[in-house]
Amino acid sequence: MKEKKKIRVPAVCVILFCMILGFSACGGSNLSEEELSVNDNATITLHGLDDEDIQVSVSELKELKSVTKKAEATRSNGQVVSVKATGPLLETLLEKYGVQKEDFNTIRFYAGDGYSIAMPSTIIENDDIIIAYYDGGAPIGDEDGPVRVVVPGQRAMYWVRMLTQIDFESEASAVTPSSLVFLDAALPQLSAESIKVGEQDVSAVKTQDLISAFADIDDNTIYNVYMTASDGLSKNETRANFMKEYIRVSGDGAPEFTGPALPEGMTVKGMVTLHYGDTAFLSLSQYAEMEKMTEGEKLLFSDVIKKIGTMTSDTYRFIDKDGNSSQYAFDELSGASLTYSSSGVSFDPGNGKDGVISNLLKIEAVS
Ligand SMILES: Nc1nc2c(c(=O)[nH]1)N[C@H]1C(S)=C(S)[C@@H](COP(=O)(O)O)O[C@H]1N2
Ligand SMILES: [Mo]
Repeated sequence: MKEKKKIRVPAVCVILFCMILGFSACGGSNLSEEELSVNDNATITLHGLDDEDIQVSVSELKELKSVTKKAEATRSNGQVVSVKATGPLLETLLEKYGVQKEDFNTIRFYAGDGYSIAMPSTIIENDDIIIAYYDGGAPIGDEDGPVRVVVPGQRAMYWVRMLTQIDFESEASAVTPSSLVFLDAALPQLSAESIKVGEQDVSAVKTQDLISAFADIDDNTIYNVYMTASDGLSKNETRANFMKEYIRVSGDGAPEFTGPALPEGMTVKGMVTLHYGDTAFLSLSQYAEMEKMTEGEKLLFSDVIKKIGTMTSDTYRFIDKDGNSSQYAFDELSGASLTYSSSGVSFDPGNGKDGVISNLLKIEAVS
């Protein structure tokens, strides 16, 4: 009897001990070495730091000084993404190769599912970019990891899951445009096709067709294409990726950069501007919407020119859809305005002057 009792006490202790162990495992902080190192051999590629690409394994990332930060971001659908990310900062990783993140114009992150995004220079300069290998103290699962970029305080679209590659680019940023093409007038001139985006059939024009009709498609000096949208989003894509896709031309939020194989997070709805080399495209309808203007309200010529990045010139040429053109000195255009309506874009030189153009296609800076 006495002996039985002696056994019973330690048994209770063992059960309690197991429960405590079990709870702490649920908390995610007491994983075994083996559980923590499942992805150690996975690698990401660093492109643009050296003549040859560099492969960095997760175990090499783990050797670097790390930070752990809790962060939340809201997806475009309103859901909240929350993480407790552990990993080195991008600058810590770059130190290893003797460079700084500010040395680059664009840093672009690529994922295993075809997603990619360029980090704007303001984020590169001001934010913590965590190359995370743990979330909540545990390895990041296959749908998100093994490596995820986390930028606390920034939109979830920068939190690239399944990171495979980082491109460091030093190409110059957008150039000052010398011509401005109105998407409202240009897109209807091209033939649209029906494409499948998700479950939906949408009417869209090939980006290639737009560029070959209105810009210089053979300009190989162009590396990046820049877009902005009416909700304030700015994006850039490599020319190569941009050229594979489409622009949706009808329905809510058109024009929209999209495509059958383009990950949803890469689409640009309500495109206002598109810069392709020295050709700028502008959707006057989206611009008017962004400025909360009603259809038919006048937009000052000087504001429109500013919007696309100060297309400064002494003289401007206004060209309509039929190729007719008229020319004005900048000084003559102080009262000039543009109007968008469902029938297109019209130009009024202002101050009661003759020369209204009712089907404006583009404006060129004349040097
Ligand atoms: N690899 C990859 N990462 C991605 C995306 C994606 O489609 N693929 N979408 C981005 C966008 S647009 C959002 S809003 C968030 C969504 O975060 P979640 O997938 O953790 O919910 O992931 C970002 N990272
Ligand atoms: Mo998103």
